[in-house]
Amino acid sequence: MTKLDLYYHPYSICSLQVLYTLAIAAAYTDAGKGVPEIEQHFVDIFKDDQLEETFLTRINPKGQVPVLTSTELPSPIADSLLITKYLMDRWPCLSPPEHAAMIENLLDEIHTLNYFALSFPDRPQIADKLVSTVEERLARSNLSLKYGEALAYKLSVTIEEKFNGIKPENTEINEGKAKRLFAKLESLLHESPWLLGLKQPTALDAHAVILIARLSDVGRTAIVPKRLQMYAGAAFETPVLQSVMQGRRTMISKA
Ligand SMILES: N[C@@H](CCC(=O)N[C@@H](CS)C(=O)NCC(=O)O)C(=O)O
Repeated sequence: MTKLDLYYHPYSICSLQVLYTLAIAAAYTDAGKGVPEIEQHFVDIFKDDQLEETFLTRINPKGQVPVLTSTELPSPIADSLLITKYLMDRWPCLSPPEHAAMIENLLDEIHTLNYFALSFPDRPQIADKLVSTVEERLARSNLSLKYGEALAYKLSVTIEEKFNGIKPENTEINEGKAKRLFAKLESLLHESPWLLGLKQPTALDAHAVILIARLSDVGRTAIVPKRLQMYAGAAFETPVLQSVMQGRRTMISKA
């Protein structure tokens, strides 16, 4: 079985979606069929590790986690949705064939949302800080040409996704999309604990549960239907998700 390397942060929502997806693949794949062997690399985005030259130039020019690398991949996969699709191709339990189209469409929809803007709509200062941190590095006098270019690209990504994403007009559109998505997900809750009436979780559950948990952790339950909150709460009681979260929530505790 090929070795995979995952660059992640334990309080990054997109990293958690991938880690939970991997944990489901490991838990629901017959041992003989090969479970994912994955080496995890902690990238301390709270200390700007993602802005280091090696990370930007060799791992992810966008300076974000998660990223999946492997000797079998021509280049790193630097996006949680694309990583998940790669994992779904390899571990069918993540996306049972009879539901694959629906799972893929909903995952695509979940990833049209700007999580940053959903999580921190009234804290534009977080976006300002992200931008100024990259600008400060860019202003250093001893940068190589390559690193300077990498930081300039990272700055453009941060402005587009974070600084612009959190502007009130975009936040409103984003929240409208989130509410429509949640209504759709709620309609897929049946008797069983998982979406689509399934007896075991899929990649769709992994991404939905973590998103719902994040909104609850930042006090934004008003946009999540109660039944979905209970669904995500129940997932947090399972050993599979507990093995990922290790007692943490999706946001660092201020205590
Ligand atoms: N579209 C990307 C977004 C990844 C992303 O924004 N990651 C955040 C953590 S959740 C990050 O690395 N932030 C650090 C930064 O932007 O500098 C994905 O789905 O993987």
